[in-house]
Amino acid sequence: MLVDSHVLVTGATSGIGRSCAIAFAEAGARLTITGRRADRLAELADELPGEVTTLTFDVRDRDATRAALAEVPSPDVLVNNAGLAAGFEPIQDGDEADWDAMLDTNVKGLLTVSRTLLPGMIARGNGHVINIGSTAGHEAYPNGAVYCATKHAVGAITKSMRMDLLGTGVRVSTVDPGLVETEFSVVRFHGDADRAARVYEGLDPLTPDDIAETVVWVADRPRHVQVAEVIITPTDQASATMVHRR
Ligand code: NDP
Ligand code: 8X3
Repeated sequence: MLVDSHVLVTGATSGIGRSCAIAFAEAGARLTITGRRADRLAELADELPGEVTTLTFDVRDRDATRAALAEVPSPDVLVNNAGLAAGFEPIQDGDEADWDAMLDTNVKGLLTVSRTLLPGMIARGNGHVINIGSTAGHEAYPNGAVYCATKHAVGAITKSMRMDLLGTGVRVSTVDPGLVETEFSVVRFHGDADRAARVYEGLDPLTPDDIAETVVWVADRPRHVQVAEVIITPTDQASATMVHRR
């Protein structure tokens, strides 16, 4: 089903998005990959088999997002992956610039991309939006109020989107991972790689390829099958705060 389909992945310069782009390309899809780091997009485009378009924009910039997405045909599959956590403090010590970055990227960016691309899917009578949520969209944890709020928002948006699109032929899914070792924690801790490494110390975290495999599986179901939600954690993780470390 994915051969010659057009898949657009936001946030493909690293981690889960990068692995999704590779996995979809290996499944025979034509890719549009996006992110802010043009050099990384170009490197990935060189690595991928098949046809690849790169679009460099910041999903927080609504006009730039709309203008960039106007350059490509409506995709068969949209993977809304671009996102981040910024900071890890109790709310009373939180940095408002971090809060804005998370809300503007994880919630408003996802909305802008979806709003721009959905009319084309609806007009064609088929399409698939796969949002990358999180276990942080199912439970809250200390020092994560705003990140958890953004991922709860992604869960709510996904559910409403599925209702709004009922009867259009457009499928809506969410894939919600627990701990995946990517650049996520380095970004969360503002570049402190040692602190980031400690998040995954003594356990076997998920890899971005684990998530990509599932995202491709979700996309590759027959058209009458809509996988609503997949939650994936490492075997060493039972909840946001219950993690087994050796
Ligand atoms: P990475 O930091 O490795 O990748 C994040 C990607 O998002 C990068 O490609 C980055 O590209 C892109 N991105 C971030 N901000 C923007 C922006 N303003 N505009 C455009 N692109 C942006 O982290 P992950 O791969 O782990 O994260 C991907 C998604 O998975 C996020 O939504 C995250 O919340 C979610 N997730 C991650 C988990 C984990 O444990 N790692 C678990 C559950 C969910 P660039 O910097 O080039 O713009
Ligand atoms: C990322 C996983 O546990 O840091 O969504 O919230 S966690």
